[in-house]
Amino acid sequence: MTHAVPLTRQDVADLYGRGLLDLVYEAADVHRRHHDPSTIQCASLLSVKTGGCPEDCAYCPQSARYETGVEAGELMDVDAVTAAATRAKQGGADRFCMGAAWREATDGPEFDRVLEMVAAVKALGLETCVTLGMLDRVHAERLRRAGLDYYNHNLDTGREDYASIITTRTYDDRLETLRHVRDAGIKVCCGGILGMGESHDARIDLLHELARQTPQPESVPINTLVAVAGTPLAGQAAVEWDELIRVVAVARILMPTSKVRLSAGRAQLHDATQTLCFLAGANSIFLGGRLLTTPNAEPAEDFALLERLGLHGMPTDVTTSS
Ligand code: SAM
Ligand code: DTB
Ligand code: SF4
Repeated sequence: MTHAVPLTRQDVADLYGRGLLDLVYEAADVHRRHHDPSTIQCASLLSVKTGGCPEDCAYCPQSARYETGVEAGELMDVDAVTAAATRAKQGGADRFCMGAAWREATDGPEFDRVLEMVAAVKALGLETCVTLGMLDRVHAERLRRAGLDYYNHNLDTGREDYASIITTRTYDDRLETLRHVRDAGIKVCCGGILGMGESHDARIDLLHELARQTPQPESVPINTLVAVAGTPLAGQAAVEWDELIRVVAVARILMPTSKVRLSAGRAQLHDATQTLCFLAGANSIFLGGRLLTTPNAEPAEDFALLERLGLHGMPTDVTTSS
């Protein structure tokens, strides 16, 4: 959506400060005007290169700086990735997201192999997504030519708080990669994490930054922190259920046509919280028992919940536009 009048931070703060049920009511209405409310998009996630990352993201079990028990691995083979994507499709996923614990994409045989993975997954009739860290124009263009539909690159939190979470890159580095992705004609998947000890102001800043992108990100993952032992954020308390629903509702109202993904942290959420998130406009999840290195909700439980709520995944072979 493009705003006729530029969206101010105060607009976002006013929305964020409203009564929760009032917000959910409006978000549900916006959601119904722009989406089929009975459909939940199901993406599947695979870590194609795990651990040993030089970055210092305080939430991340894959940083080489923390003792988290995650072993650094090699980049997977294309055949193994294709097999995993095939299983994900059979299991009900329509998008396959491949993550690498890299600071940035660089030239060489490993990047070439990622291009092969993208082409192979695309050939299965799945939407393709990768998250490889920072990306320049040339690598973005090569990914698009290989058949990449989406690039995931999160802003994670507000600009002011960013340096307290990550020191090895800047907010502007993040925005620059997002520009390269956009300019190459790849769709943008960009969101953040709740539960890192952030203030309401940081959440408002993040929502403002996401919503004022033109065009807005087609996918907006809302992660809640999976607090992993050994990371600096291991001791963080879980996000309150109403705070998560509030952020989902504001994201839905501000970004009416985007897919809002209830992303990491669902394994720790009560069904009732997830239900209210779906009502407030969340319409995408990661399906599969594993995220990148941590457990996700079990598919059987997800299908049972969706059925109880009268929701269903997208029919496979239907390509989505957002
Ligand atoms: N290295 C790349 C990067 O940082 O962009 C791609 C992989 S990184 C694991 C992708 C995203 O996963 C991060 O931006 C962050 O939002 C999310 N993430 C990582 N660890 C998390 C955790 N413990 N809890 C919730 N989200 C997490
Ligand atoms: C996103 O926003 N969340 C996903 C995906 N994009 C790549 C990653 C979640 C990772 C959770 C921690 C782990 O499993 O390592
Ligand atoms: Fe590395 Fe990405 Fe984890 Fe940061 S979030 S430590 S860049 S894998």
